[in-house]
Amino acid sequence: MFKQLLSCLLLTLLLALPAAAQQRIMQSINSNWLFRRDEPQSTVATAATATNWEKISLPHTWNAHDVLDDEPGYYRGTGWYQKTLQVPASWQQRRVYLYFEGANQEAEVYVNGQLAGRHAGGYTAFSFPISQYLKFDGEKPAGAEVLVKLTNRHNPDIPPLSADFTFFGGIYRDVYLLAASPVHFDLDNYASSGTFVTTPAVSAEAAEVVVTGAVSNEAGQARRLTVLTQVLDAAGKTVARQQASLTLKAGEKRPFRQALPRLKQPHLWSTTDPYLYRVVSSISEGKTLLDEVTNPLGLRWFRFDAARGFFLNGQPLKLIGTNRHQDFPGLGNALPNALHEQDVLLLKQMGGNFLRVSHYPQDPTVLQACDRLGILTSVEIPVVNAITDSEGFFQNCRTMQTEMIRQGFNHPSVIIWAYMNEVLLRLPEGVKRDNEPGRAYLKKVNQLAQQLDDLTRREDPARYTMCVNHGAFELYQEAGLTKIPQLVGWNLYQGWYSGQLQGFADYLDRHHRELPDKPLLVTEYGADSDERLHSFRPRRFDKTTEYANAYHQFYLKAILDRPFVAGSMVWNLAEFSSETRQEANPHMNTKSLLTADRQPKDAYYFYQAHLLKTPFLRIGSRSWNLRSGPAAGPDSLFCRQPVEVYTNQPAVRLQLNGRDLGTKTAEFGVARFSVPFGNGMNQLRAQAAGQPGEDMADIEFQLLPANLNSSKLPFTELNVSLGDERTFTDPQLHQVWVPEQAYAPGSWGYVGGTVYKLPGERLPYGSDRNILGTDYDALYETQRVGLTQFRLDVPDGEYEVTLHFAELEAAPAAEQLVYNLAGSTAASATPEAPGRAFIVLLNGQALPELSTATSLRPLQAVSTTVPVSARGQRGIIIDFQARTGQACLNAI
Ligand code: GCB
Repeated sequence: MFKQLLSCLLLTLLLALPAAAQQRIMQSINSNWLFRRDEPQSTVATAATATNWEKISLPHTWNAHDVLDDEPGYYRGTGWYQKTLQVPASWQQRRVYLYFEGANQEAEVYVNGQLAGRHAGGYTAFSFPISQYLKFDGEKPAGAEVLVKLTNRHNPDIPPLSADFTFFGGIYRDVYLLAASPVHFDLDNYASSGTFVTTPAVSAEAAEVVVTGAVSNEAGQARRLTVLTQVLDAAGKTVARQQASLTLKAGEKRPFRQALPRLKQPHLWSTTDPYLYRVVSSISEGKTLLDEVTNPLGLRWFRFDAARGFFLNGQPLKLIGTNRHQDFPGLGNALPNALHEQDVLLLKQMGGNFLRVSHYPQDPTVLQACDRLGILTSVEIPVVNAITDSEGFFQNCRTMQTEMIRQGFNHPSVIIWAYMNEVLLRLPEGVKRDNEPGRAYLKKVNQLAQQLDDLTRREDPARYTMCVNHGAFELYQEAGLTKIPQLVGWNLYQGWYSGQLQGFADYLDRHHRELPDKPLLVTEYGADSDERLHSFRPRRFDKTTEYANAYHQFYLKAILDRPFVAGSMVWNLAEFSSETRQEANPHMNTKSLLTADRQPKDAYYFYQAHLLKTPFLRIGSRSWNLRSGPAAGPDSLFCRQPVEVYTNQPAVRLQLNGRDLGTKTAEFGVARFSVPFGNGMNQLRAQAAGQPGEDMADIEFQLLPANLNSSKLPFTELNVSLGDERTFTDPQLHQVWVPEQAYAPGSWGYVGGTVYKLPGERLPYGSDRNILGTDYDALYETQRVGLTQFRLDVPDGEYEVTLHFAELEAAPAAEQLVYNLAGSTAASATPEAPGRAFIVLLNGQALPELSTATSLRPLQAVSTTVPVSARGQRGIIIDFQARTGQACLNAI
């Protein structure tokens, strides 16, 4: 019996083997590559003999580390990659391809010294056939020396020309080796799967599924083939099938179209129930399977309505979500798939139902995760800020748009293809809106938009087209960009870069009034928040959590209040690298709901409170768990500070160290408390009043004595940020910097002077320039100028005083903040430094002069620590004596 079984099994295996051996094999080849930087003029011949290669694995970027330093700029040049492949002899008859998911940004691929292909653009996949370069020798595997020349230098013909993110260079996505039978689904169709699934009609009752594509016969003789398409449900059961026979001549490629029998009562795909079927298309000859491709299938229908927003499967659905960039601290853009997937999961866990894949197509894992988790998406090509008026640029845009659409075509999560982001933000040199070159430029932009829109509607009539604009209404209207696409996306930052929060609501209403037939999405809105900065007087552009919270609370309400707003996407899911940015956290854009290492900020909880259907309650300050502030009065041992609790429950009860602080009604998802923090550990416990669910937070508080001579609260340490209204928590050094105050006897503070402020209205105080030589830019960016003293009425004893300075008057930066959506760069352009020189005396002891001519260089952090004795109850008196200009102090 056993023998019989075994022979039966062997037979089955033998029967199955030839068939299986013919099928497509796709295998990642990420390990064991070599990399070296090189000259732009290097060639395949010079690279082949070059030494000093570095061993690396893919995904890889050559900029992962050079964006981590404080210096502006990163390597934008040439790199070579090398790998030796052994291609099995059994692949002699197969079509072998190299498949790159993406490499930034211009690639030349050589195999055994011969050019296999070139690709322009860093964000779409490409593949090249390489069989013709393989030299087989009987039964021995063929060696393939793969060399890839790559550059991420600026090329005026390749978008993006400029943008607020770092253009990491490298083969930063997976690379595959693919071997297919000579008879296969089209492998030369813009690195797509060669098969395209459409659903011309879907309803709750029935769904039509049509698969199109092309079959190639690269064999030397005619073949009689069967093309079979099956739809499998999630359990793997075939629910529809369609087959066709075709005879293909040698070398023939023939298109096919298969309409499957209607699926009755289909299980629909939605954001709450993302049910996926699979479409398996195969080519066989007799009983031999030659090629097989599987695509996801989500059955859904949708539409946008200019007055009533978005509808999925006939039901209104407000699209709420975020944008996303593809980077992670220390890795640049070379992320393992798990990190791409994690971001989509974090969006889902927030309660989001939409991802704007910005500003370029991303790793295939992203759309796969969106299909699986029920996140709708828009995808766009990276035409950002500006265009080049050249045929090369136009052609590259059209190619990218085609690649994006064909590569992403089968993802049910995609509902929008977009093609421009704020393309009128940076008008080229000499081009003004109302001069002749300006009119000509707008015309060109219009032409490109029209070409891309036409192409998109031709390629994929089932999805919507979108163009994303910044808040310059008339300008985009003039260029026709509110007319050409089916949807208009607005990136709006009123109350951040300029103006007031109310300006956002007014802008939406204006769109609705003036473009009543055009559905709109708020494709971006956001406010920077550096987790270290907090304020009890939050102000526009101060980078504090509190301002960002107020901003999101206002914006979300305005969005939800307006049914005509089809959706909104926060800028951005997580902090991301933008090398040219300066500000409190140089080289980073911190407008986000998660930190760069994906820790939630308060605003993430705020969205959870609004979007999650299950009971939710979270104390907002959990990441601000080291706080400081002065005691309420000379005899008191507490300091009151606000705490927000985010919840979808009607009311919240808060306790501090077991003591009841009362119950507060949640207003628009937020219950606000004033908590009397004591010195040391404070345990907060929040409960939804009358409901299950609670949250705890441990907050350490460094209570500062109101009177530095206090015996109840002996003075130990004080850190003050001058010219500042914020507190700055440094978790590493376990220090909190409190805002400045004027001196009052018994206490501490400055005497005289004013808060430093850059000209212009954008910054409430301080500078937004990168201060070199420190990671504490926010502390050095604010300053008191013209002060005459800083006094601390400390008890007699031995102290250490550290003074921090940076000259904030500096020539304008060579590269201004890319995104100043207020339109003016005046706020960043500081007048020429007037120069200053001053002496600091600590309890009468003079330190060497500080002068912009010598020790105090513009935008350079300087600090000095001095031991000081306080005697005779005089405390510490620091005198500032100006010799030229005004004295200054940034922090103490
Ligand atoms: C925008 C851009 C985006 C920027 C963002 C910002 O409008 O589309 O790329 O990063 O503003 O933070 O300024």
